[in-house]
Amino acid sequence: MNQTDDNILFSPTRLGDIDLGNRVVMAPLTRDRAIEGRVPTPLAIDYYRQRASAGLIIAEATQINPLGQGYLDTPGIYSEAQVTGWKAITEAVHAAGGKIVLQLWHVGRISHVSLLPEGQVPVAPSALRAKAQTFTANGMEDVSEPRALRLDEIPGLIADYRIAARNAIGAGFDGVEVHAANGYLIDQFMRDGSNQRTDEYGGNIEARTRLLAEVVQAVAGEIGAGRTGVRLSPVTPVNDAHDSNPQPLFERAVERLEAIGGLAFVHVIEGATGGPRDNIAFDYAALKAKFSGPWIVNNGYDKAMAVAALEAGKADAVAFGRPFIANPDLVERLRRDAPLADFNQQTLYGGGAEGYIDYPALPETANA
Ligand code: 8OZ
Repeated sequence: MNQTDDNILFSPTRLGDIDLGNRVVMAPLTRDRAIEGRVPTPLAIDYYRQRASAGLIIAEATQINPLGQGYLDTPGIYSEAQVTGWKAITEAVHAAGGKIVLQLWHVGRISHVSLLPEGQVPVAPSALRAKAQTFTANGMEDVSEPRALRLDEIPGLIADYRIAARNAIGAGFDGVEVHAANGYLIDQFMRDGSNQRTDEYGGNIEARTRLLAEVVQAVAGEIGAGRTGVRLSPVTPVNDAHDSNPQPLFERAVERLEAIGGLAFVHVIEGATGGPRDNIAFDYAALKAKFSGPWIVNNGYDKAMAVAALEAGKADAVAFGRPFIANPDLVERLRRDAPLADFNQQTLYGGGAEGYIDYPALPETANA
């Protein structure tokens, strides 16, 4: 084993109140295995424990309330059973020496009526159906037509984020990441492609970034800014996300996060989520310049890119998503420059142990 390793990727850092042993972050990964009551599957105890050598695990996107769900069998953090389920996971990760935060999620219009409480439709900034599909009991289906949230529903929505954050801390998480990326509810409010509101939550950039600022402020007020991170994806096209002018929009969004003060981190998906990094030109340095706290980058990084970003001061940590699926010991593999295993697409979403907790770590001595 490497006793001394002066590679910056494996050096400790601190994100707000959270100490990390290295700068390899496990990005949140939806796996659709919360079959019973939207409680994380007991298999997730092993799954996350196996990956506890990450400097930080950002656990999979988890709905803050029943209307926040948009895919089959994703977990929640609004019921007592869910909190209990998550507690076993955070205890296992902590016992293995890891750190873990929970990603707080509301999908907004990226949902289907079959996933929602009887008779309800998805909620969104405006009643605009996304050109997108979601994973339901019947496989991939077009998302349902949403209704616009009423102004008087927004305080309750923010309260649900606050309660979810409190529940996450109660479940033993080290903090939370507010999911404001990938075309879900908060992102829908930010972008003019999905927000046509005429009240104080729609219109100019100030109005469109209001929900983000209010949610993050509420969460930070509840659990502490140093335990609160945020994920953004300024130019991703996934889930029909689009905006006429993302640069000033996201610069203002980050300014507002800076104004909250002391947030644990901002986590930015560069380019198209899970796809090309250069789909739309965007000045990430200008975005980072708006924030004085820790900065996590993500999307398509390998070891060399990660080290280069850290050394250049473009990031404080690097999140890896897909590589963690089939490489539970990703940190050790990166350390040894060992080959990475590919995951099986057939077992990515749904199912049980197969393709979930059966990807092996390298033998201790291989390639050492
Ligand atoms: C893949 C499948 C379902 C959801 C995201 C939470 O893109 C997701 C997600 C990814 O942020």
